[in-house]
Amino acid sequence: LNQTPKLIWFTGLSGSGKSTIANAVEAGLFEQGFHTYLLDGDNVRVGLNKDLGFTDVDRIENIRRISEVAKLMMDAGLLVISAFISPFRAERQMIADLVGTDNFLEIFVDCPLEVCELRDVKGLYQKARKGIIKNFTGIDSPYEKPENPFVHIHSDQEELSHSVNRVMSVIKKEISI
Ligand code: GGZ
Repeated sequence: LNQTPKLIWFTGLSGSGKSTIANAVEAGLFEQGFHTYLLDGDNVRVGLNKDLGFTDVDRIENIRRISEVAKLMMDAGLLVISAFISPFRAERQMIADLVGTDNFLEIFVDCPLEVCELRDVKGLYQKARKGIIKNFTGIDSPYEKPENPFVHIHSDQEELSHSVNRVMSVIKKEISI
């Protein structure tokens, strides 16, 4: 199966659903024969970036390293999928510049802060509100929304399967040679 290397970059708040959607998209594309690799907090922040926290400086370095790794993987011919908050517009632009604007497919998983906070799957928002966790995105650290994402998902309004199918079909049009 022929494919062109691309970077499918999910961005959104903690608890917005980006990891869930990214995982399903990756599994779906892999099943259809695409050579994929998923980068997310589970495989990056525990290893390569375990020295980094959540200050602005550390987040910027986190994203910088991830984008360099993604670029290497693209050189190897992979379709790279990533799921990080990546809160800063300037850094997302930097990734696009690094891998090539045409190869950078930004997916905005848009979910209101109130909804993420209400779900609070890991109890992190509550800890952030109490001040136990500092620099938490949406609470005391900013999230800059994408202005012109490749795909805009309203994860609080649409079914997971619908979001996954939408992303997959748009991407497949982009990557098939
Ligand atoms: C945001 C934090 C923080 C702070 C820990 N702010 O929902 P999660 O738990 O599993 O995903 C969040 C993850 C964010 O890491 P990223 O590498 O995606 O962030 S960034 O792109 O901004 O570098 C959350 C957890 O780490 N977490 N502390 N202070 N999220």
